Amino acid sequence: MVSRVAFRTCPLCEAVCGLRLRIDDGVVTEVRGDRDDPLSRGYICPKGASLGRLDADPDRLDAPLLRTGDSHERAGWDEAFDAVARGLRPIIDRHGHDAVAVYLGNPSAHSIAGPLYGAAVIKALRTRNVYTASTADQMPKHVSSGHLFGDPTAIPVPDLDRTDHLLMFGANPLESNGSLCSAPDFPGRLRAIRARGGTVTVVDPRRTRTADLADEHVFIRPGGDAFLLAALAQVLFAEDLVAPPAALADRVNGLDDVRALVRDLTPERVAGVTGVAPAVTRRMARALAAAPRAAVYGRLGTTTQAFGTLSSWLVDVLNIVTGNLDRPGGAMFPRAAHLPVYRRRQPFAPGRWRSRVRDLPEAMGELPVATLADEIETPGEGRVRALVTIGGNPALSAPNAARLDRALAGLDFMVSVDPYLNETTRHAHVVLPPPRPAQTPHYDLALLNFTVRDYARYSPAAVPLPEGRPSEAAILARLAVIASGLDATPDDLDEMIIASTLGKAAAAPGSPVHGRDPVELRKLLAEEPVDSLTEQRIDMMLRLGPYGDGFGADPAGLTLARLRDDHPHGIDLGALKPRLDEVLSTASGRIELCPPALAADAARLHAVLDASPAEPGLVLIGRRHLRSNNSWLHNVPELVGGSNTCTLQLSPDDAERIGVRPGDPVRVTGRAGSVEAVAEPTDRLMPGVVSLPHGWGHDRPGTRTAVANRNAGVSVNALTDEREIDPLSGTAVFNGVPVTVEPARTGRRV
Ligand SMILES: Nc1nc2c(c(=O)[nH]1)N[C@H]1C(S)=C(S)[C@@H](COP(=O)(O)OP(=O)(O)OC[C@H]3O[C@@H](n4cnc5c(=O)[nH]c(N)nc54)[C@H](O)[C@@H]3O)O[C@H]1N2
Ligand SMILES: Nc1nc2c(c(=O)[nH]1)N[C@H]1C(S)=C(S)[C@@H](COP(=O)(O)OP(=O)(O)OC[C@H]3O[C@@H](n4cnc5c(=O)[nH]c(N)nc54)[C@H](O)[C@@H]3O)O[C@H]1N2
Ligand code: SF4
Ligand SMILES: [Mo]
Repeated sequence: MVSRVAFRTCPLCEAVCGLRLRIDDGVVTEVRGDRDDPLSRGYICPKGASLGRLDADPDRLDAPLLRTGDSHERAGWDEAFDAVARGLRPIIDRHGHDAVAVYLGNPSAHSIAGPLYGAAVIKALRTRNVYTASTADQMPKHVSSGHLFGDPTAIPVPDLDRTDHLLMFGANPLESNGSLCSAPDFPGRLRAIRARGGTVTVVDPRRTRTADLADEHVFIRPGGDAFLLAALAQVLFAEDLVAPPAALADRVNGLDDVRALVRDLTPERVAGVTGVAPAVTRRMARALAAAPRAAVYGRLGTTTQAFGTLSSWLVDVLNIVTGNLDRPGGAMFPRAAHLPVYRRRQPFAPGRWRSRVRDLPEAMGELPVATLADEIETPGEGRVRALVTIGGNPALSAPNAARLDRALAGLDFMVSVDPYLNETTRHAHVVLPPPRPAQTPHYDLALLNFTVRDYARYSPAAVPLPEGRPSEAAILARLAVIASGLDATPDDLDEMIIASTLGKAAAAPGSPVHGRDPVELRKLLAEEPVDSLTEQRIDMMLRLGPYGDGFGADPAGLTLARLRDDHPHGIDLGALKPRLDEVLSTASGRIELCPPALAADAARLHAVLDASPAEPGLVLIGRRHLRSNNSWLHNVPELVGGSNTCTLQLSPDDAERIGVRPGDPVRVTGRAGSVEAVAEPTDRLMPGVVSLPHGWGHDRPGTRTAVANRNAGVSVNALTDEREIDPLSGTAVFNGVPVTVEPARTGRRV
């Protein structure tokens, strides 16, 4: 037996933990936290610990599948790519580029392949029908940052390790391990805030395990955040607690406009909507102002709701007006090693095109996934007839996913890059499975822009790819070539991107290679001891980045080979540093604190407050479990069952009123449909609020996920309403969904 140890970054969530794998004869037999990783320092969660089981999952596809009728059969790689060309090309030729839609799911943000080659697939398709999980997730934060800072990817993260006060809205890192804030051992970092005398406040309609760990938990009615955040700002202005530091004084436009905008949104006025007592709101505002260093942080509970962009914006308004933006212990912009700092972006300008059926604006090149079913089902010029999915399961993850599931069945052609035959990919005519995690190299292109310290880590594949098996990067590159219709090879594609990047870098004032010859730079890249053009691209990015060697300009700087060979556990590049100047991309060169689009949308807050109070019905929110990962880890036996099951949580008061006891089956009905689940009364839920986790509903015919099929649960997105979106970002409303709950009449125990 050949036994060895390999190190790699965990690809399963945003915490980017370092893992130490024991590999016996090519099989991962043990997974531990990598104690030498400077960021994660040995931390690991149950998901990371099960990476070996996931890697060896017998249901993981090891060859492409082709669909005939309702069944899928194994095929060779060339045969599968030929089938893709035969499926896609005629649709593009006959109906135009927009007839093919693409959907990129969450795992495509946790790989090298997704960010580097997913973009190439989109570009090659030349379609406006681009959809991703972002419009079921964080798009409001991008839109808010786009307006505030000019750059939708400039999202400040709470400086967890140095703050004195953390005010969290709609985030539950004890289960999620953090999001838009990559912080391995988030729980430990929260405890450390308290241990050094700081405080943590959690605002959530559910008393989560994160709330248990905080100094204070404040219940809020789902969807109430923008009101509460505005009221906090109102108190700060009214009590003269606004203190942007001198450093920001001449960097902010619109301070008075925000003051005027929130003037009427007093704690008293919003209390009916938020459920938060005015005295509590005032105390929170004063605590925020009094803390020497504080950070306000909002996550999924604040984005996937009716006021997603307003909430995301007001979170940063508070960070700015309390002087905590861009300073240690506040909310700071990480500086990723692979992202250039010399490049000025065009100021953010959403709405460059609109969706065909519902006339919804594009943001960051994407349309809302909430309208994908409309685009597939509605006849006429420009109808979506084919779909490419890459690491996504929208048949479970999208709002009113039951409708989207039906729409997928009606497509003329669908190809999925995915390791499983699941609820979405069962509709695909061709399934192209990426290799196992152990066979896949890793660098977190998407997430290293959100780490709480500047940090980089490269993990080569732990186990070699079998002969003839393409990497996911190679699969996507080949798809891009097919989609482009050009007579080119995947290598040509990489060469084009390298040439274009080097050309721009050489021309950009302030770049470390300004004025140099791109041909010479290309030669230098080729001389590096790296394995592939993909690695050369990452090498290029690192060398042009803020910690890079600048192609020799800073001989001690990073290259991919150095990162890989000298820092196999990753490299700590220091605490976050103030860098607003590098980030600001607005036309004015200043922070636009009161962007017109946001100010206009704020009218909706007044409309709600002016309306007569609605009959208080039940509303639904989501729930994540430490051992879950959206829809796709339910096939690992160690991760399902116990407390990780698909129950309907509700407050004991509501349970009594409805007449259900623990374990009773209940029927939950939303606008889009209804499901049956087991009731789990718990005083962790605010009265009037019920909670179902997402990602369940694995009972569909044609899927091949044996463990998940046995632990099916029900799909919460059979209840959610694709018509309800946050207007500025098009993001789905998953929190605050009106539902009714009644004892299930069937008497069937589910
Ligand atoms: N174990 C596990 N980890 C994960 C995932 C997973 O599925 N499982 N998914 C990953 C992904 S894709 C993401 S995006 C992140 C998400 O990371 P988080 O945002 O930390 O995740 P959630 O657990 O969904 O936390 C959202 C919280 O918002 C609360 N909430 C609901 N509605 C409202 C509201 O209107 N206002 C407020 N203030 N709070 C509200 C919910 O009760 C919940 O506690 O997690 C990632 N990590
Ligand atoms: N009601 C409700 N709905 C939600 C949410 C919620 O909180 N409530 N959360 C939303 C959020 S935050 C998100 S991010 C979305 C997620 O939505 P999606 O991204 O659509 O769904 P996932 O469940 O993450 O599906 C991941 C897919 O990728 C595949 N996969 C796994 N590893 C790989 C890989 O290495 N390569 C490739 N190509 N594929 C891989 C899996 O088999 C699976 O099919 O769901 C959203 N939907
Ligand atoms: S916290 Fe996230 S990154 Fe760390 S081991 Fe768990 S799943 Fe992996
Ligand atoms: Mo997400």
